Amino acid sequence: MTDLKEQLFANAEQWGADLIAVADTTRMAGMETRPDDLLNNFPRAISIAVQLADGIIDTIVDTPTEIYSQHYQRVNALLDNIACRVSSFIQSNGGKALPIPASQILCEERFVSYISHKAVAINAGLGWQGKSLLLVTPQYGPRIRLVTILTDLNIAADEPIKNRCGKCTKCTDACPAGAIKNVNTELHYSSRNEAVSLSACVDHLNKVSGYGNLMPYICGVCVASCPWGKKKRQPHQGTAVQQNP
Ligand code: B12
Ligand code: SF4
Ligand code: SF4
Repeated sequence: MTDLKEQLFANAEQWGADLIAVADTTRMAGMETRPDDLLNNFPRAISIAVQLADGIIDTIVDTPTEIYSQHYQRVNALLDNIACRVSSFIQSNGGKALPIPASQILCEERFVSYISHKAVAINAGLGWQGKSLLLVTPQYGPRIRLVTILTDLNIAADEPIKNRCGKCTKCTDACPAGAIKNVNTELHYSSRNEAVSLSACVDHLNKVSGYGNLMPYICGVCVASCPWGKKKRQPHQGTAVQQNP
C-alpha cells in the first residue's frame, strides 16, 4: 500500500505544487503566530512552493511590472487552491487541516500574518533563509511563492538544509532601497531587522506599488537578482517534488 505521505506529495504535484516538504512544528516553538496558540494540536506543517515564471521575473529590473503584479495574484490563487485540495485529502484520511492563506497581511503596522510561510519552509528543508530574508530553494532560488497547511496527520517530518548564500552580495547590491544588510545566518534570523531594514523596504514598496494596475507591497528586485534563481532549470524527471531522505 502506498504510504500516505507519498500519496499526498504525488497528489499535490498533480494539483500544481513544484516543491513540497513537511516541518515538525515543535522546531518553531516560541515563534510569533496569530493567534499565539495556532500551532497547538498541529504537530506538522506542510510547506508547498509554486515556481514563478522566469519570463515574468526577468521583466523586473529595478521596479515591479504590471505583468509581475498579475502573475503574483494568479500564483497566490493557485497556491490557495492547492492548499484547499490538500486539506480535503487530509480530512478524507482522518486528519485535521488548517490551510494558511498564501498572502494575507493581518496587521499593516507590524506586517505579520497567521504564521510565516518562510519559517515553515526553512524548517521543512525546502530551502534556506537568504540574506534578502527570502526563502531560497536549490531548484528555483527565491523565484517561488509559498503556502502552508497545518495538520495533525501522522506523517514523517523532513530536515532543514544548509545555507548556501556564502559570500554573495547580489541582493544587497540590487535592492533599490539599500535595505538588505548583507548579514548571513545559519538557520534563521532572530528578527527581520537583523537582515533587512523593514522600514526602508516598506517605504520603498509604498513608493513603487499599490497604484494603477500594481498590487500594494510588491517589488521583486531581491527575487529577480538572486543567482540561485538564474540557474538553468533541470528537465522534469518525473517528480519535481522534494522529499528529504
Ligand atoms: C507581511 C509580509 C510582507 C511585509 C513584511 C516582510 C517580512 N519580511 O516579513 C512586506 C510588505 C514588507 C513584504 C515584502 C515582501 N514580500 Co512578503 N509577505 C508577508 C507575509 C504576508 C507575512 C510575513 C510574516 O508574517 N512575517 C512575520 C515575520 C516575523 O516572519 P519572517 O521574517 O517571515 O520569519 C522570521 C521568523 O519566523 C524566524 N524564524 C524562522 N524559523 C524560526 C524558528 C523559531 C523558533 C523562531 C523563534 C523564529 C524563526 O525567521 C524570520 C526572522 O527574520 C508573507 C506570507 C506569509 N504568511 O508568510 C509574505 C511573503 C514573505 N512575502 C513574499 C515576498 C516575495 C515579498 C516581496 C519580494 C514583495 C514581492 N512579492 O514582490 C518583499 C520582500 C521583502 C523582504 N526582503 O523580506 C513571499 C516570500 C517568498 C520567498 N521566496 O521567500 C511570501 C512568503 C508570500 C508567499 N506566499 O510566498 N512582505
Ligand atoms: S522587496 Fe525591494 S525594497 Fe524590499 S528588500 Fe527586496 S529589493 Fe529591497
Ligand atoms: S542574492 Fe546571494 S546573498 Fe542574496 S539570497 Fe541570493 S544567494 Fe543569498
